[in-house]
Amino acid sequence: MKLYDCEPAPSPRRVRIFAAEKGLEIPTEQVNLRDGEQFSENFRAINPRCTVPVLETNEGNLITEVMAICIYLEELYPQPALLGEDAESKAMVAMWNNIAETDGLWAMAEAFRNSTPMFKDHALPGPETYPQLPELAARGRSRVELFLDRIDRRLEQVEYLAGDAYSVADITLLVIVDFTGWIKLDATAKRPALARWYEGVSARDSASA
Ligand SMILES: N[C@@H](CCC(=O)N[C@@H](CS)C(=O)NCC(=O)O)C(=O)O
Repeated sequence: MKLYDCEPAPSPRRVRIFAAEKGLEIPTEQVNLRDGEQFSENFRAINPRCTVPVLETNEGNLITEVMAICIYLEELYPQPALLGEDAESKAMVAMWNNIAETDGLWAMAEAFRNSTPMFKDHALPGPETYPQLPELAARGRSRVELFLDRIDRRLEQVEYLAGDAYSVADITLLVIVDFTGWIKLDATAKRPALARWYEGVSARDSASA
């Protein structure tokens, strides 16, 4: 197995944390996104969509989406379960992870990529050209604030995002909260339940993955 990774980037970090929670050490190969290595001929042959993470399996398949990689790893290494243990918890994990991705992670990406000079004409990942739209940066930022407010209220009721057990939904949320620093937004300052949760999940060994 090999993970095509880029240390500073949020999406591959989700996989690294997931693997660390399971005690897995997957060899990595760094793809330097800052230098545009994702657009090289070599990497396009691995993932024509030019994104990381990519997991190369021992059978030689290339899995290019975070959640597909997590499902694969959970199947091979079921414990500790990070995608839920039964019908109810699996549904809750999938639901909260999807909410975190849609309303949090992609809103963050919208805010960050439409306002950072490095992403000029590259406002969306992938080989195509997309101009930055300042209105999208502003909209993304307010969507992130709204998302965090809702999550703070959720975390007043439950210990972890999907309920009683730590799951992939917490991994997605942790990556989002750390990512908010990139747009100079203090996610936990006025959100005590989120701050309590953040302190707990950041203290896990996997958080440094
Ligand atoms: N839908 C993909 C998204 C992966 C993604 O957007 N990765 C970013 C890094 S966080 C990337 O590779 N960006 C390349 C670029 O910006 O050119 C997944 O969930 O794996």
